Parts: sequence; structure tokens; C-alpha cells
Amino acid sequence: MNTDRSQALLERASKLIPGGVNSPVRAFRSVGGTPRFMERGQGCRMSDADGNSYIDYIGSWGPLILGHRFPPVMEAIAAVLESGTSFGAPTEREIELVEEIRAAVPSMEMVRLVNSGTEATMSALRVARGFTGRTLTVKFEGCYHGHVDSLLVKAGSGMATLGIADTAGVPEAIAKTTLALPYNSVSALEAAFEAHGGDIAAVIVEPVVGNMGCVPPLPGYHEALRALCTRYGALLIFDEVMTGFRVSFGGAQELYGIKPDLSTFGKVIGGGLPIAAYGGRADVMNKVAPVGNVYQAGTLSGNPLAVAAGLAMLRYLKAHPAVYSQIGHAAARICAAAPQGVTVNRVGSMFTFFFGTGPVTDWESAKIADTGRFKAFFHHMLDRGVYLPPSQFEAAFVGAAHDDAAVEETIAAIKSFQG
Ligand code: HOZ
Repeated sequence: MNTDRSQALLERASKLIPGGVNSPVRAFRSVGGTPRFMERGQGCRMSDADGNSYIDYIGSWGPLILGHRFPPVMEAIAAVLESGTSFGAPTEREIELVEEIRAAVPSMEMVRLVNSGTEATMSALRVARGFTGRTLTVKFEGCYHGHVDSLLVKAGSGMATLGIADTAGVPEAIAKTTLALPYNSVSALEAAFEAHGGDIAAVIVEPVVGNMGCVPPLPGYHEALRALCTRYGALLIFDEVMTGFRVSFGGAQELYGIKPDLSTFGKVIGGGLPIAAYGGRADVMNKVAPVGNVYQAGTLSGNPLAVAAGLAMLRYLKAHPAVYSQIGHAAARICAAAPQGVTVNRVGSMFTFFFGTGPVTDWESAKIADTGRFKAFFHHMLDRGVYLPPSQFEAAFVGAAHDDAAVEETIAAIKSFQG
């Protein structure tokens, strides 16, 4: 596969952009080789600057559940271009988007739109602290909630991929406000509440982890989180940036039947444009300025283009609930073809092949995966035109545009892997 042009672009980019990329994982540092500079996407496929074509299992890291250039989303964006791209003032469509979110996710009694998942989690934490008057946050090892200072403690995604245990640049005093516990361990959370109960403002969790690879909750785990938070007066925050409108229309909270106090959304709710949201209990959200004294703001928040794209996406998904069984089925077919010596984790259309044989339920069991074998598999697939996340510790995503032909091609590529 010729990658000369991508290589030349990487060299040019690297002179001005750290690592030549605007987000670390896409630099291919853990798998080696040339990161592909993309030019065009259509449906489940995209093509790079050298004209190579790929079946895309990243889908912009989750948002493109209906594929690239999905017509209703494209049409919605085109219509907004006629009226203006940003006003810095409220617009009617923002209410419509929030009404759609509220209808799909009943715990979202009040919602604030922001621009990225990082902003959403950062703001949700601030509100939780403002509401409870407490300081500490519990997060779980290997979970990633964006690059919020206090949440980069034992974080997944690029931190796990690049082996950065704790980032430089976060003052110790801020890192100390976070207690990082093993995912899926109820006893660890019980012990933390026993020791610090009165100081814990919030427990934030990826209800299905995507950022150490796909790791589902064990049965009863979320029920225990919910009960402990209620007992100790801490707020339970479901970070549904990845799982929202992905693992089911109502997100992981619908799938597992849990009502968090606050939730964060992103990715799918923007239809591929930058938008995110946080929200939840009205009594908590009424702490947010201008009603309350927890400050949070944003010039481009509720941006008309992103709102229109997200609205088109959510309305399509609401009208076509069969999408979820379709993409879950396609992912199951792909997972059934996994090579020997691989542990497959899948929830709906999110999945990861962990190169190792034991169950993967937390960061301790995820991190022992054979990353050398993953790297060989990744390049085997890439050479055959299948674009997977370039990290053992990221989830792959199947979308509604992955038709039979794409799934069959993917399965054939997996089956030819000899490593
Ligand atoms: N943090 C995202 C993955 N979980 C995005 C990575 C990227 O865009 O490179």
C-alpha cells in the first residue's frame, strides 16, 4: 500500500503540530507506521491522501453511527448554511435538540450544550462540587473522561496507549482531589466511601468503558454504584459521551436501567460536528449560571451547524430503532470471526479484541494484553483496507452503513491473520 503522500503530510504537519496530529492516538505511535491523512468519507468507507480506501471502524471515534456523509445530516447542515453559522445568541433548534435528548434520556431533566466531551465532564464535575459543597471525585482506572485536569489520573485512551501514567502539567493539589479505583470492584468503592464518604462530591464512570478498549460492567455493578452514591449523598455521573445514543437510543442508562444524577453526552449527539451536553437532575442543574452560582459558558455553545447535524441524527435514530439491532448483529458477526487467543468484549456495536485469553474486566486485566500481537493484527487489517483504532486500548465502532459486503470483507481479512 503506497503511503507516500500521507508520509509527506506527516512530515510537514510535524513541523508545526505536535506529533503532526491534533489528538494523540491518531498518530499511530503505539502501532508504528504512517498515520493516514484522510480526504473523503462515504458510508462506511473512507479514502486517504494516497487514494487508499478503508472500511472505517472508528467512525470519527464514535459519532458516525450512520456513516460518513449521511444524507439527512448533510441536508440539515446545508440548510443552516443559508441562515448563518453562529450567532452567540440562543436559537430555537437548541431547544429542539435538548427536547430530543430529554425525551430519549429521562434523567436529563435539564441540559446545557457545550462543544466537547471534555467540556461536558469538566462542567458536570464543577456542578457536582457546587451542589454538594464537597471536593473529591471518584473515577475508575482506565476510564477516560476527556483531558480535564483532575480526570487525567490513571486515565485510559491516549494516556493508556502512550503509557503516560500521570500527565505533567496537573498540579498535585488538583490530582489529589481524585480517587482512582479499579473498575468493576464494588468493594473498592465501598472502602473509598467508608474512608472519605462525607468528602466525595461525585462518582464519574464510563458505564461501558470504551477507553481501555471495550469493557462492560459486571452484573450488578451499576446498581451498587447507584446505591452507594445515594447512601453517601454523592452524585453519580454517567459519562455517556461514547455510549449515549450508541449502545441503545437511551444510552447505557437505558440499557442497564440506572438513573444517574448527571450525565454527559457527545459524539453521536453532534452527528459528526463538535457538540456535547451535560445535564441531569433539575435541582442540580439549577445551580448553573445564570440561575445559580456555578459558572460555565462558551462562545460557540449551541452552534447552529452542530445543533442541526445532531438534531437530524437523533431524529433519524428515533424513527429507525432497528438500527441498533442491525449494528449489534453486524458487530457480533465480526466478533465471531476473532482469531484464536483473543478475548472479545462487545456491547452492541462497540467491541475490542484483547490479545490475551483471560477475561478483561478492568485496567489490570486490560493492560496485560499482548500489544505486540495487537500491532501485527492492526497492520494486517490496515493493509487489507480495514481501519481499526490504532491502539489496543480503544473500542471499535460498527455503524449502520457497514453493509454485508463490508462485514464479509472484514471477516475475510480477520480470518487471513496468522499472527
Ligand atoms: N480520545 C478519543 C479516543 N477515545 C479520540 C482520539 C483521537 O481523536 O485521536
